[in-house]
Amino acid sequence: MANIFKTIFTSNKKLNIDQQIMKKTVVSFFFFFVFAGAAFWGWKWLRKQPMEPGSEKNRTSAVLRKVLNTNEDIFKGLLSKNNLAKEYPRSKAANPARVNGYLGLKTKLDSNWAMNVIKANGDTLKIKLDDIKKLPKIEFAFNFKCIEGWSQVTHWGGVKFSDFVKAYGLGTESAMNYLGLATPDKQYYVGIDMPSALHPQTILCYELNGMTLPMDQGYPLRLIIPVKYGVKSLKRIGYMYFDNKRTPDYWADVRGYDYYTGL
Ligand SMILES: Nc1nc2c(c(=O)[nH]1)N[C@H]1C(S)=C(S)[C@@H](COP(=O)(O)O)O[C@H]1N2
Ligand SMILES: [Mo]
Repeated sequence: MANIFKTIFTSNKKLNIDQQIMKKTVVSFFFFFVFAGAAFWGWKWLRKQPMEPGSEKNRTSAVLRKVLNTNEDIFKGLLSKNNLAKEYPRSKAANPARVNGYLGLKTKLDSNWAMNVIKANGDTLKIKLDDIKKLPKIEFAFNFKCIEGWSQVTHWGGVKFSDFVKAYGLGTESAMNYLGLATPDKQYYVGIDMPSALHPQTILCYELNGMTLPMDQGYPLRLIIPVKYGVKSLKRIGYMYFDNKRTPDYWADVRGYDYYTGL
C-alpha cells in the first residue's frame, strides 16, 4: 500500500492507466474529506453563534442575518432610474389577469375610502380616488413576477408615484429613505426603499386592462412597482407613511424574506 502511494505521487515515470485512476481517486477523496470536514466544522460554528437580539421566539442567527443584509446592500445598488423594466404591447396582456393574495382584503371596503397620507410632521392628508385621477395618467404592460414562481404580462394604468409626491408637496417625505404602505385594516403592509418608489414605472394604480381595478386586485387604489416582485405591489392602499429607517414589511419582518426583493 505505502509502495503504491510512493509510486503515484513521487515517481517521475509516466503512470499506467490503473495508477492514474488510483491517483485521481486518492486526490478526490482527499478533497472530499477536507471540504466535508470544513462544512461540518462551519456548521457547528454557525450553530454556536448568537441569535439576533429580539428574535428569541423565531431564532434568527445574527451571522446569517448579516449575510442577508450584505446581499441586500449589494443588490439594491443595482437599481437605477435608467434601468426600466421591459414593456410589452398591451395586446399581449393577460385578460383576465391572475389574482393572488387576499391579505388585508377580507375586511369590507369602507364606502368612504380615502388614502391616509401621514406626513413627516404628523399631519394626515386624506386623498380620494377622484383626486388621484386628476393627475397625469400613464399606462404600460410589463411582466409581473410573483416569488411563488409564476409571471404574466399585465397592463396597468395610474399615476407615477414621483408625480404624486410633487403634486402633493411631499418633498420632505420623499427625501426620506423608506416608504411604507398598509391596507385599511393594516393586515398587509410593505416597506419600499425610496429610490424604488420614485422609479419612473412605480405607479399608484387604479386601472387594469383599461378598466376600473377589480375588488380583489386592489380597488380603489394599489401600488404597481415593476422593479420588485409582486409581494411589494400592495393592493387596496389605506395608509402611506415615510421614514428614514426601514418601514415594516409583512414578508420581511418575522417571516425573514429579503426586504428589497428587487428584480
Ligand atoms: N393587500 C394585498 N396586496 C397584495 C397581496 C396580498 O395578499 N394582499 N399579495 C401580493 C402578491 S404576493 C402578489 S403576487 C400580487 C398579486 O397581484 P394580483 O392579485 O393583481 O395578481 O399582489 C400583492 N399585493
Ligand atoms: Mo406574489
